[in-house]
Amino acid sequence: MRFVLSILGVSLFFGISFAQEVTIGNTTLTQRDVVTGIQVPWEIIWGPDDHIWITERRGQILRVEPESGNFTVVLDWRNEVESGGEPGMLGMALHPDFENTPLVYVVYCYGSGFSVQERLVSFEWDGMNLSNQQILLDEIPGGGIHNGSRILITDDQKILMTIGDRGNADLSQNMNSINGKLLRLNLDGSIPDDNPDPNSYIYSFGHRNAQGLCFGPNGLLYSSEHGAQSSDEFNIIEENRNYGWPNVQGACNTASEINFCNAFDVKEPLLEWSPCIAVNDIIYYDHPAIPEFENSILMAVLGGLSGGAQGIIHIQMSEDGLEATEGEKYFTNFGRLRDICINPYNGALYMATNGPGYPGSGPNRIVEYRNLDYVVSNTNDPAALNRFIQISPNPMTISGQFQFSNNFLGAYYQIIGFNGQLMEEGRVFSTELTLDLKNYTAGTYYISATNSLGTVTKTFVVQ
Ligand SMILES: [Ca+2]
Ligand SMILES: [Ca+2]
Repeated sequence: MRFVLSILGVSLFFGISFAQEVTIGNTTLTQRDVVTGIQVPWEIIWGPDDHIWITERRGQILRVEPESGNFTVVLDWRNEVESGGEPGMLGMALHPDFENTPLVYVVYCYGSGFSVQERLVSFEWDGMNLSNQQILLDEIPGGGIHNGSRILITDDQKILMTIGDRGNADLSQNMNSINGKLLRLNLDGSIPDDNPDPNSYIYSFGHRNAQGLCFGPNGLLYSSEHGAQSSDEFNIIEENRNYGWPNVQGACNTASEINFCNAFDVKEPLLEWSPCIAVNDIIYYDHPAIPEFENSILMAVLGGLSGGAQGIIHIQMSEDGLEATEGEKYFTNFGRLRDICINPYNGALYMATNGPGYPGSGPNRIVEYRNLDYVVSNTNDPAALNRFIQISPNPMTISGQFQFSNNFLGAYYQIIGFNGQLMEEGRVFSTELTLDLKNYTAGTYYISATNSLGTVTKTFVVQ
């Protein structure tokens, strides 16, 4: 019965190559592969259940335990989903009151060739699997390209959904078509009474193919949108506004664009990129773990058809959220980046890689970048504190390992059986401890570690 103090790096603990670091101003982020070997992750979300939820374009939904990277396939609809080229199982959102209403909203494509359609559905989560599909919006005209499909659920329980022009640009200005639009729906799929037109799903129009959507400061809604050859856009979305496509690309800055913009009150983008870099999902970052990113939008970039422009672009927002300044691009060495989510406790970033070439190919991974020096100051939040100790494997058989965050170096620890027996105690001298189980009988134990932040306890099982 003894601890063997590990002097090996963080990376070995997770069984990956040596940890890499990225510097953001004065902040150092350390890389970790959370999941590897998955196939074209399209949506990643940090769920209200503190798991990462992922759609794979080929038709699966995965639920990942962020600390261990262990995941389960909670829905396998590869036989139902059309996933050649751009179509597939795409956008996803979880019900805002997931604990009491465990519904997962998903958009996927079906059919084939030019008859591809898409639908918005919900599934029920039973703690193990997703089932009981409810179709909320069906037979949405799709296509081999430009299927939009990013969704967001608002605090007032409405679904916002981007729909692409399916390659038919004229649809975007046609108010009788839902293509090339941002839609707003009730959670049961009906049209909200307070939509701009109470008989229409359309919330804003003149879009080409928006595949990024997030809320930012002051509740403002932003989207990213793919341009054709030029003028990828970053927009503030306002109700019932025209965003110009196909008559206007990017800013109103040619003679014909200026005429159209004046006639139809077109809302110009905050930022644009030419030639196109293929802008994808966006997320609002406002966590103290990376102070350089506070009050920013982070945008996943696929890199454009010829590649080379991929990464995460830092967009610094003004305090009122009405102006945006393009900052540096980071994380440029992973190929196409499709989506990004944030750990709300420690501010870590998780990115979904999509391979080197259009429209994406597996195998792919979910990469974490985390500021290991960041101390979670809210000691009243046990979920946050528990993140300071990671246990692997759990259950364990011959030996197990604990990883402590740096701020628990020097902490006092105890390992206690559930019959109250003190198994061992000491100081945390290394971020990693290996536990030899030869004197442990099968059962449940817990480790507690105490420092100035408080006491963290975490349970593990010996088999
Ligand atoms: Ca996302
Ligand atoms: Ca223009």
